[in-house]
Amino acid sequence: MLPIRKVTLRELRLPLVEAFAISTGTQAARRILLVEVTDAEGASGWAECVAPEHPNYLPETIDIAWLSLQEWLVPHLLSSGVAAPAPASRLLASVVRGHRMAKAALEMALWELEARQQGVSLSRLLGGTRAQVETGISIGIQSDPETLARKAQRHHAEGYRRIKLKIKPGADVRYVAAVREALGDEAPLSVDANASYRRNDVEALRALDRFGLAMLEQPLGWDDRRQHAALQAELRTPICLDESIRCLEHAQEAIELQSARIVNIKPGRVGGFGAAQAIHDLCQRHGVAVWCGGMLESGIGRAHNVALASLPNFVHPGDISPSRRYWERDIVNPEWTMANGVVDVPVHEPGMGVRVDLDRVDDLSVRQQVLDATAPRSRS
Ligand code: OSB
Ligand code: MG
Repeated sequence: MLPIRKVTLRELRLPLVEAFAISTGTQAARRILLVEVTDAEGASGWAECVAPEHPNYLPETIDIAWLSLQEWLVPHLLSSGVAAPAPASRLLASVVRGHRMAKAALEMALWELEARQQGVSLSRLLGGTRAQVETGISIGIQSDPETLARKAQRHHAEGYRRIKLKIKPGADVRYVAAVREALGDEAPLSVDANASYRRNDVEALRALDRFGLAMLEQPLGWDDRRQHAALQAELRTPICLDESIRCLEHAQEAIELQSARIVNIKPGRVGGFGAAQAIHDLCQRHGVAVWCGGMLESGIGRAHNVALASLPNFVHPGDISPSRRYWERDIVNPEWTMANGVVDVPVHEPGMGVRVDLDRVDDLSVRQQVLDATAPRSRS
């Protein structure tokens, strides 16, 4: 690959069509960090950092990710002359500990650029085999069970292949019961607690066993794998880990301990596509199913998730809803759409398969920074 000449960071603010509540907080708008890498011939690769505004999912936030990219990750990349994603990822891992969401954004932008340079789709460059990915929806915590049931029913009718309900202590069994009643026994249903239960809440969690859920996502601590193993042994419902799996080693440990039967892979959470592929392959070898989660991404992050979800062991529907579920208008053309509960993988387009709406990105940007190979590095 040609060397990277500059990296542009942009922050956008995009209001959500509907506020989204999880156990640890509600958001009405998304602050989005975009990374654009530009090579010596002026070709660009794009990616989106999934770090949210507040540290209520994992410790990383958008402001920390911006700082980390600006001060350490981008300067190291630019001064190294490395542009291929795998060596870039190794380089960044060797000089910066953690900061996986920031690393992921940079690494994924390099993958997107490489796909464009090679004239192949990001999906196929990653090893994707599907032409379509199944779509699920994640519904935020609602004021009462009836409201949730109505929403779930509407989305089920729209064709989503799986409905995921956000839960927390006190907004769980009655809510799930109302939805199961409204949707019937056959509808694929799951729940996501975002680490809001403790080990001794096992009675509330065991009460969910009777609803035939496809999975119970991240019930216990965000950095726990051990207690999840003990909990899994007491539940019929498969546990799926999200927050607790942030690198390949966490996935290895979870498999050894039998902490989960399913893993949610978000490339932006695990440090990028290289780590996502490695976790995918490891899980496949051990008979652990994976699926692609979401972080309320714009059309750029969504493109990366669609590409990853086209790999063969992504066997459950992803949290990859169409653009309209999140935004009045997306920042890519064409927008992401869903038909019959599936999203098409743009396998015939080079790169991520959608065009960035640069005018709209400019309009929505609240800050922008261009880092190039000549700029002095403020810290090493
Ligand atoms: O835990 O999967 C999660 C959104 C923000 C933070 C964490 C999570 C989520 C979702 C949204 O569930 C899924 C989506 O992008 O549609
Ligand atoms: Mg989750």
